[in-house]
Amino acid sequence: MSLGRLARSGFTNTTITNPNQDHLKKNRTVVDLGDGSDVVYVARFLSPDRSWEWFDYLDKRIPWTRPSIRVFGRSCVQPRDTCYVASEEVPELKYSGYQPHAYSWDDFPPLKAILEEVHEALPGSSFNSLLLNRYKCGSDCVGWHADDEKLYGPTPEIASVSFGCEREFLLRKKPSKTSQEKASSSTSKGLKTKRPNQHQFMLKHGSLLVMRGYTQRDWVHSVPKRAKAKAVRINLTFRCVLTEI
Ligand SMILES: O=C(O)CCC(=O)C(=O)O
Repeated sequence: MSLGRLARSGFTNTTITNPNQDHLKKNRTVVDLGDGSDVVYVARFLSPDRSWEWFDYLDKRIPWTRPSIRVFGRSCVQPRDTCYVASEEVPELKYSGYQPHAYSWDDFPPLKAILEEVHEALPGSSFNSLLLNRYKCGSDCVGWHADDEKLYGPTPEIASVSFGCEREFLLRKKPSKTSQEKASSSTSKGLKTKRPNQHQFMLKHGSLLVMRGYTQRDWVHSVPKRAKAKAVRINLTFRCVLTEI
């Protein structure tokens, strides 16, 4: 299996090791969710100034749309703006009955620069697609879901970069019987320890959050509505779609 294929299959243990980005190592928080899932959070992944430059570019230049999607059999307008970018070899994406147009990385050069930063921070990663979200105000949100589609493989690494208004990102254990049982108690030196079934991150301007391992299989995540969020937030989620299954 090639290194790229190995990385896409999710079996590499990706760590932040770039010697030029020592601050990533020092400033990251790793939350072990148990059972082979974890989340890495770096609050100051990008400098605030560069992040504002990118925020302005993305806010103005991305062809944002707010599509109608199907949720529990009903059509509704997605409560946030979106756009999709993918490499040529990536098959078409469809979610909730919606098939977004796939723009090219060449259409938006700053996205290539951000992708490069993410790849440098996560050696072994090779993202080939990007979902962009724009939350214009506190009533824009994303509901509980997991990015557990087959096209991402069993243990996808998903890297999420945030710009602008800080918003809460919640993770909650899926209510599956077996995983719940495993999560509620784990044995350490003979003692039963409780692992929390919900985690919360305040995603800062210029931050990076990475979901790894079995996070998509065992957990759901959301960005809930927040009346106090008065400004625009832009989020980029880099993913790797399997092209040879
Ligand atoms: O905006 C975020 O931080 C999360 C976006 C998300 O969950 C998604 O695109 O699937």
